[in-house]
Amino acid sequence: MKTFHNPHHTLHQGREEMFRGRLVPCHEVPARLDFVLTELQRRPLGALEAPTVSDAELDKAIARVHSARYLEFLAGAWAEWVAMDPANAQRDALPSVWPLGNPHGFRTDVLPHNFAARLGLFSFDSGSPLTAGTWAAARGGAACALAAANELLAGERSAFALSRPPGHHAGPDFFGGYCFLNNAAIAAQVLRDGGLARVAVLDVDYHHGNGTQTIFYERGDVLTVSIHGDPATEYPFFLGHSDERGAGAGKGFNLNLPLPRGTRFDTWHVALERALEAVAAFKADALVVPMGLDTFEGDPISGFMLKSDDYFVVGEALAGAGLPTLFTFEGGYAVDAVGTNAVNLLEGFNRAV
Ligand code: SP5
Ligand code: ZN
Repeated sequence: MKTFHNPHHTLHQGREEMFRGRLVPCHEVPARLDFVLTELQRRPLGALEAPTVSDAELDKAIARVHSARYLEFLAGAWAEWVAMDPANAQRDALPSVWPLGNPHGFRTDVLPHNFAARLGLFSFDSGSPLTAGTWAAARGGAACALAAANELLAGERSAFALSRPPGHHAGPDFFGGYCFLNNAAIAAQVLRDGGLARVAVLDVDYHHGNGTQTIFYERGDVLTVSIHGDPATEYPFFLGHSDERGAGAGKGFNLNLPLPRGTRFDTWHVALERALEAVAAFKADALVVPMGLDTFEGDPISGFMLKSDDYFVVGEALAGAGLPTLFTFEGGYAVDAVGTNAVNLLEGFNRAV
C-alpha cells in the first residue's frame, strides 16, 4: 500500500479553538501526522511519497466537490483577514457570527463584503482556526487524495492519503470540525470520474462525517455510511441520526450508525459488520475509508473505548470487503498513540488482503 503524505501539512498550525466560552489549545496539531510518519518508517506498508499531481488536475478535482465561491473565499481568506487589521497577522481567524438555517432565515445567497461575515457564512463552528498556511496545507491534502485515487484507478488494491488538516466535516461550501477540504469526498469523486460506477464511503471516525454526507446526500452513485458517537450528545450534533437515509436519487444511499458514548469494541464491531453489509449490498466498485483514530479509549475529546490492538481487527474486516480501498487520515487526538493505531489498522488490512 502506497502512502501519499502532505509535505505542506505544518503550514496549518492553529493556536487555539473556542470551547465553551474559552480558547483552549488546538487538538488538531502537526505532531499527529509526524507520529504516523514515524510509525510508517518503523513498520513500512509500502512506498511513502509526496504526491505529484498537476495544479490543473488538482484544481479540477477540488472543484468537483466544493463550490466556486467557497474555494475563492478559502484561497483569499488569510490575505483578507490581515487586510482587516495588520495586527491580525499574529492571530488565527475564528468565526463568531453565522447565518442560521433557511428557509425564511438569514440570507446566504448574498455575499457580505465584510470578511468576518464571510468567515461565518462559510463555516459552522468556532473550533477550526484558519491560519496563514491553511489553504496551502489543505490543498496539499487534496493532492494526496487525488494521487491515492489515481493509484486505485491504475489497478492498485489500496492507497493511503496521509494528510492534515482532516477533511470529513468539510461540506460543499463550508469548513468546520478542523476540516477545510473534504479529502475523502474528493477521492470518491475522482474514482467516479475515472470510470468507477459506484463508490462507497465508510467513515470510521468518532464524529459523524457530516460534510461527506451532505456532499453526496442526493446521489445514488456514492453510498455514504458512518459509524459515530450519537449526535444527540456528540459533535457535530446537528447531523448523523439514523433516520437520515438520503434524498431524491440518493434515497437509501446514506446510512448512519450512531452509538452511545462509552461504546466498546464488541458493540462497535457489530456496527462495522452492518456497515460492511450495506457496502456489499450496494455492489461498490471501490471503498473510501475516512480513517479517524479518535475511537481510541485514550482520546481526549471522544467517548468510544477501542484499544490499540482492536485496530488490526478493523483493518482485517475492511479488507474483507474485497474492494480497492483508499484511506484518508481524519481525527485522532491521543497524539502519541495515533501512529500506532493508524498503522495497526492499515497493517491489519494489508495482512488480510
Ligand atoms: C476531524 C475531527 O475529528 N474533528 C473533530 C472536531 C471536534 N470539535 C469539537 C471538539 C470539542 C473539544 N473539546 C475540548 C475539550 C477541552 N478540554
Ligand atoms: Zn473525529
